[in-house]
Amino acid sequence: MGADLRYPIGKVYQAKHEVTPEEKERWINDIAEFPLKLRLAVQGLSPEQLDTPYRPGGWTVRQVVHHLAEGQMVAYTRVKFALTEDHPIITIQQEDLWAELPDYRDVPIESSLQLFQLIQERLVTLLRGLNTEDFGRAYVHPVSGTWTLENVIGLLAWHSKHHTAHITSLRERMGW
Ligand code: NI
Repeated sequence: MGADLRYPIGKVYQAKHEVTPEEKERWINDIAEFPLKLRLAVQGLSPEQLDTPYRPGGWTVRQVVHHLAEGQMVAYTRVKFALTEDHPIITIQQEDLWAELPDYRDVPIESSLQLFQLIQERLVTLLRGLNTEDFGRAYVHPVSGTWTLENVIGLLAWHSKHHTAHITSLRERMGW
């Protein structure tokens, strides 16, 4: 059985009933580190390499970078809604359609590397200021259901690792 190129670090994060303080701390640290890790993952790639799909039929490296920045932006707003409203129902992000919009093609990846970094700074500052009760606040996803903030940060840490691994595993396979 070949490796599943779509899931280089394994399947999507599943929400847990109990999240330990150590897990929370580790995930916040992961979120804090990934803008730099993403920058290093794309360092030195040519425009042609950036336009290479990470797997047959998959997003290009460029689309992955824009998606990570925008995914973080969407997540940041969802966290704020969860903190300020009672179990808000979030809007589903049609990410495959977002990735086909003209900015994904025309905006330099440097813009998304900076956006990712700036959102991360705000998000991590926000998360480090929350107490245990705050982390129990939740939003409701129309398909996957209720997500407490402590599970949201597990998902976000997974999401950054998952997509960055798309790029690093492509580079390994291509010898870039
Ligand atoms: Ni994603």
